[in-house]
Amino acid sequence: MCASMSAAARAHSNIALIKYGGKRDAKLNLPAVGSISVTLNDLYTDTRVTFAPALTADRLLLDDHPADTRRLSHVLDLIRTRAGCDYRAAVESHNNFPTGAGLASSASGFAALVVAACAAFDLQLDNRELSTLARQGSGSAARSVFGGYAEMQRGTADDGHDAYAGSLLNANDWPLAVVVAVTHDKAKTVDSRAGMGATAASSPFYPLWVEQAETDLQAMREAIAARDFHALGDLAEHNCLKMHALMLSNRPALVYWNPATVAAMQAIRALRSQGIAVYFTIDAGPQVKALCPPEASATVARTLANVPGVERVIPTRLGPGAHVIDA
Ligand code: 2P0
Repeated sequence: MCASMSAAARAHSNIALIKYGGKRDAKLNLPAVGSISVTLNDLYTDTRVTFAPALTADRLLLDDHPADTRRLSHVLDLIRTRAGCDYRAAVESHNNFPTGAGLASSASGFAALVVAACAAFDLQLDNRELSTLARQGSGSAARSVFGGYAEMQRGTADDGHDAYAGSLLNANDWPLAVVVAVTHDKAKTVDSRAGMGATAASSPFYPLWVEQAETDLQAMREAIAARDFHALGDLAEHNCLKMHALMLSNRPALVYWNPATVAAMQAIRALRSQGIAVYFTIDAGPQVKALCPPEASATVARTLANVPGVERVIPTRLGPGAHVIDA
């Protein structure tokens, strides 16, 4: 029998430039399409996992409040099996940004959980294995294992062994700024998983979304390889609007935007018409993320902070992959 084991990890949130939307297997959480994201330095989750023989059930404190453990226990079960130890865990997790509000807290949360739990057991897994485990908590979490620019592979295998993320470029290889405009910092009423399920089931455009994914992924890979910011931004904005068009075509329609979301989008387009290199993307929530070269970040942040309804802006650069912070 082993003694109690504990470790902590930090993982950064990410935003998709080419969105994940829809699943090819719900049980294994296999995505219907690949995705490409950037990892954000200033939005992160810190998680401590302690496995102990005295615990009779997994426990989760999320931002100091007890939270549901079903998805967490599923991922911990996979890790316990690999470690050959069935101790339950006490998990404490803190987000330094609003939880469940379209800022990918499940991405940073599950990536931090996997890295901390594996470190607690002293399991030496490579990033591909960590990413495969994180995917089973949340699809977008597979990407937060990596820093900079990351791509999630859809994979084709039924058992999901080829559905994991990998690095396209490190954060310092091509510096990029992201300015997050928070328009509503409360948790959303329809979470991404439910939204995605409804979209696949009811949007008449869903088959087209899946069909076009590889074209968008290839164009984004090329934009990143060429360090072509305008190609990256133009495609990210298109792919985001295409995903929202899909959700708007659900029955019932899924409208994640509020008036400030639209005002921020228009402010970004107005900046662009004045010659400032800036584009937007929006996940399943009302927050707007402006993408721009670092030298434009201050202007973009100032402009977005003045948009009526924008509660605050969080400027960030790209950040590192998930890592142990205290073993
Ligand atoms: C993305 N989203 O690519 C897309 C864009 C939201 C909009 O991945 O069901 O919380 O846990 O695998 O990872 C959010 O979905 O979904 C997401 P699950 P997840 O970032």
